Amino acid sequence: MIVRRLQDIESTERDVRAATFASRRFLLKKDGMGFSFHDTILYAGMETYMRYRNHVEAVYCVEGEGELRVLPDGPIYAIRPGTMYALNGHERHTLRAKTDLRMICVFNPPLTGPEVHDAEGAYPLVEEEAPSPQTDMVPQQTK
Ligand code: 9YT
Repeated sequence: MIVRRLQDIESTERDVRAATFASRRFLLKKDGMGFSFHDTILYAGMETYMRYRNHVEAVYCVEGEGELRVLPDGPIYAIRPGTMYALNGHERHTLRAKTDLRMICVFNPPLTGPEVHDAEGAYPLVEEEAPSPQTDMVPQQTK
């Protein structure tokens, strides 16, 4: 079993910063789950362009307000808590954060750790050997 808390991830190599967002990566390829799992904050007033040509991603909004625009002329969706979208077609899109947006994101294949967006808004596909699943024990502090 793997147990992690956000406070254990913040300001570590699993806390990957970009100009428009901070991606806190709870699960990576080396964790052996077959997906990566992120708690991402997109900063208020910022717009992020993405096209994940190497990955599929599901995104679930838990805090904030924003706007998802499918490019070049696709629909525009309001993003608010309780909204999920899945990029199952490598869609080009922008995400505009009206307030800080907190998004829970799952990637397949999993990110390996330090990936940042390239000029085309994608994460590179990092080919590396995945070690067998590891066990992280965190002493139980509260119930
Ligand atoms: C939806 C979103 O947050 N996209 C940008 C960042 C990405 N999801 C990540 O690496 O966490």
